Amino acid sequence: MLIGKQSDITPSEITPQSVYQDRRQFIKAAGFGLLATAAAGYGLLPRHAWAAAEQRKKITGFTKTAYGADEKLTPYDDVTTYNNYYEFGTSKSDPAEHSKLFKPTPWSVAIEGEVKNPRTVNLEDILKIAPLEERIYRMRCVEGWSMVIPWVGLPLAQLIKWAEPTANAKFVEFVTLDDSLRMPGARVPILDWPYTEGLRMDEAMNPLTILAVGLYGEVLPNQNGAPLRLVVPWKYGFKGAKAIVKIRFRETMPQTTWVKAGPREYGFYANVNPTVDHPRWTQASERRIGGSVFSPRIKTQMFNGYAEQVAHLYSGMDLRKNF
Ligand SMILES: Nc1nc2c(c(=O)[nH]1)N[C@H]1C(S)=C(S)[C@@H](COP(=O)(O)O)O[C@H]1N2
Ligand SMILES: [Mo]
Repeated sequence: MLIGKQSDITPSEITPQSVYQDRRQFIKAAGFGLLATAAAGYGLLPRHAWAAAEQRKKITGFTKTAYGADEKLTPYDDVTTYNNYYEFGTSKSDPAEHSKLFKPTPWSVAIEGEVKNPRTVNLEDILKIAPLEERIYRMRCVEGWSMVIPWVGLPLAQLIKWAEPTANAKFVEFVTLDDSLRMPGARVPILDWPYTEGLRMDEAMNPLTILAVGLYGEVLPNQNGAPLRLVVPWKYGFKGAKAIVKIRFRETMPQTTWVKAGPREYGFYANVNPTVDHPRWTQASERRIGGSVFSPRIKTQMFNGYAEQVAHLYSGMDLRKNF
């Protein structure tokens, strides 16, 4: 994004096995992993198949969703090999390749700032705050491409209620893992690490906003932000911070990574808006990942098609200035 790679614009683990992982599946996957590793070693399987076999674990006991995009799901392989995650490198294939050895366990999240009791919570305990649900959402990257992804997660609103913010809390800040030993891309100062994002409290409380722990009914792959990432489907993808380690409630609007990197190009709100172009490319249309190279671009929808649920949040705001 920042570094002007316009490849797109021009023709560009989880712990509580008892809670949400089926042990037999795990053993099967581990067995297949070994076989696949051997096969890959002998050149019988491509390297990415080996990685996928090693990582994939089913989530059991989530509810199917009432929320869904009436659109074809983007194939699993595209969702997990075409990624933005600069801590693991800046090209789309880097995150899948360079996050293979990343271990997202154990994991805890610090709940800080304007809350009754600041505390640190383990991922296992976050998973007990609310039942997991599947949510099928469109995801639109600010770069001009999009996907349809079946996430598994919990409403952020539920975690916020559990956290008991004070009356001073107007914004929520999400701080992500800053560990250049485990994230090779973060050794390069292309962004001001740690990657940080934020939402206004009413955006954070909107029922569409979730913390995702999985996709396609499986534990979130490392490259998609394991073990915990934000999903805000009416905003550009960069708002969806991966590998969250701190959730801080604030009175003031947080500084966010992409706004710091390019304030003329990336705003705090970052609502998907086909009428406000990026200074370097159009936002009126998008390329749906997973189609053929001949598939025509599709029209970008206001608020990514979620206007009915979220437009009221911005009544009276100038969305050209607050882009
Ligand atoms: N920590 C972190 N989170 C991140 C990013 C990143 O570089 N680092 N990239 C963002 C961008 S630009 C997009 S489009 C989405 C991509 O999510 P996906 O790879 O799961 O599709 O992650 C967002 N979250
Ligand atoms: Mo993005």
